[in-house]
Amino acid sequence: MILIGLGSNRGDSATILLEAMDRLQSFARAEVRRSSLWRTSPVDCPPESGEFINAAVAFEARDGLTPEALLRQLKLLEKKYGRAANPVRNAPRELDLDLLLFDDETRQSADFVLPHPRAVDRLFVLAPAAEVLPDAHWPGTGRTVRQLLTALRSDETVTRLDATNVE
Ligand code: PH2
Ligand code: MG
Ligand code: MG
Repeated sequence: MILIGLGSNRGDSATILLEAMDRLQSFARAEVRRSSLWRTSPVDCPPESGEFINAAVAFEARDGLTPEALLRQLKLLEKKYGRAANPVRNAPRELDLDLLLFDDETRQSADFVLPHPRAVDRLFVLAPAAEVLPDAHWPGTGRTVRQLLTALRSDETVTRLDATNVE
């Protein structure tokens, strides 16, 4: 299974994330599992950064898809939604698509680390991920996504949105 984390804290974040989840279907062999949208407090962001909307999707890779090819497509999609290169770390962005897991593939290069190294410490990642892939084992931790979420001690604020409280 592939697991992708989605985030946005600039522009019409809820609409951007819903559309991006639709577009990710083209990389999947079968139906994409989608999390709820979550409103989350910014972590390690510049002062005055707005809250994020976060989500996650899980799907089986289409035949022949590689982690490198998917990563390239995710970067293109981020650009399409207006994300510009910004030297400021974690500056507000329309769309961030993080490749969290790709089957049991691992990578360890300067620009590509898989599984995503910081994901398991972040409530804004694990809360939506646990909705779509609770029983997946996270390589290197000996734990499932659900177990990581249960064990995580964090002061982040995350609120699951339903159709009535998405602005
Ligand atoms: N992404 C980051 C840094 N901080 N905080 C929240 N709440 N949501 C994010 O998606 C996020 C973040 C780096 O990509
Ligand atoms: Mg990110
Ligand atoms: Mg990213």
